[in-house]
Amino acid sequence: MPPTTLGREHPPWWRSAVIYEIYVRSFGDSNGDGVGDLAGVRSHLDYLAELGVDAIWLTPFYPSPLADGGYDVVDYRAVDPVFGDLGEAERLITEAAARGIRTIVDVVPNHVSAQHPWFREALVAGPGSSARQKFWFREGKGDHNELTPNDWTSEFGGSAWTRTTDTDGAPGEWYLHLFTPDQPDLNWNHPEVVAEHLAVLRFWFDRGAVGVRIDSAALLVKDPRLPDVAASPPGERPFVDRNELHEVYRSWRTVADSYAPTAGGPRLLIGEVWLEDPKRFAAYLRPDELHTAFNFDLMIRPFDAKELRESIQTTLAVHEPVGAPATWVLSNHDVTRPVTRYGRRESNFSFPAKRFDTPTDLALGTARARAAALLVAALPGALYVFQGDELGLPEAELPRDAIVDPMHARSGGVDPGRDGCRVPMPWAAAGPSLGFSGAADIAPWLPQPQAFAALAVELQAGEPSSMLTLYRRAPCSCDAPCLRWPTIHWSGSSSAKACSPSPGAGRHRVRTP
Ligand code: TEU
Repeated sequence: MPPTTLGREHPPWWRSAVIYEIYVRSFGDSNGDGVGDLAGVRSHLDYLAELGVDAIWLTPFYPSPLADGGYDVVDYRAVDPVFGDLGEAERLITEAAARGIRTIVDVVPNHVSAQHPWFREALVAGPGSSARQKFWFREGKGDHNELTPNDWTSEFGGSAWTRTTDTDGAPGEWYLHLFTPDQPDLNWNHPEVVAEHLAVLRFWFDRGAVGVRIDSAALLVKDPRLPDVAASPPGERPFVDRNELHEVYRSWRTVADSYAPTAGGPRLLIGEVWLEDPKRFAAYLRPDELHTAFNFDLMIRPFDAKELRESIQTTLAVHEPVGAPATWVLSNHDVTRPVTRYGRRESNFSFPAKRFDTPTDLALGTARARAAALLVAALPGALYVFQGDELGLPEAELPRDAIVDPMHARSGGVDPGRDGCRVPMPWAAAGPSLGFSGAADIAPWLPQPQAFAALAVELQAGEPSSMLTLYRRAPCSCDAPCLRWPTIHWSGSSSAKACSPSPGAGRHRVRTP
């Protein structure tokens, strides 16, 4: 059921959209089990409409053992009972669309869950079987195959290889996993892997999703020789940003474009592309590939005018030749919250720099986060807002025994991991879950720090100087010749009523690059 009233704006909404990331597990819990769910998202749609977002991006809600927060998927065509069911997903998409909010779903093509039927079949079928060809199974090195097939390391620490056990109990082949051992990497040279993902795109587009966020989008294709990591020229590194990837996304674009004539507008491909070279990054945004990709460069910079200016200029310059809009991202479910990051001496972001007990000046961080929010809202292109940043939530310092993110354990307990930004939303200033689980007397799946109570939605909503009010009033867009600073319209003021044409019609942004 594609939305019928959306997609008629010109220029296209997505080039200047505000897209709100919902970490489904932590947004709203409708059934009082302490875990967020799709019905919980649906119950807060009015909040999102009032915030003025054009679209929501839902993190994975598919059946999963949740070894990596749902980025370990067992079945892309279903919903994990913890989060609801397919009917609930369809209701959410429809009801969001009725408020002018489009829905983007997450796809995770680099790997599947170790519980996925393909991988279970591969383990049983054994070495040399066609079932194993869908993954990267290899003999080990050494006299007894006891050494890993190569020197690749997992993104979360440790080796990227795990050894299997044969049915007779003897040690067997090794398999590749760029993330946890619960997430075996797929072999993108296999035709069934390619075909399956095209079908998954259609499955969600047919249900009204207007786009997909593509997880780890630069990692899918591997050099089949699986060489050790060594200096290789761009495009020929063994598992990042390989030239062959562009062909994959061209085929995805063909599927997305086949939906273009519908009233919902184009189906969007949004890449999670972590690449240092901005030109290599922009190559994914050529007109027959992805529509947009997350630009993380600004996010990893320190809070410094020269650094930010340089990042913005480079970003705009590399997007211009490919004709794609820039995107602006201050955070997401993988990184330290801006309020905390900007309150630290090293105000840039890097995974290795995250540590327990890092001194943090939250007042400074909050002031800087307010400025950064307005800065990105004023830039041309699309803006991504991670849930809770509009409340100014700090990174939660969780007790070690509460942390479930595999990054923590795989770092030997050194890295706090990413749960600190994934703590459930405080909707109310009191109650066992601060309104996250409604009236249910249950603790949420991650503990909320005391400080979250004072940042609850219900307190901030009526407070003129709150972070929420700042986000609600951030620069709006309109079809009129609204020239931004200093003649900007504010969506919370009466002038906004004159300029804001309809809910969700590109509220914040004026210029498109
Ligand atoms: O993250 C991809 C990812 O690899 C980065 O977050 C990574 O840590 C970065 O490349 C550091 O260089 C995505 C999801 O956003 C994340 O939550 C998942 O855990 C991961 O993929 C695996 O699916």
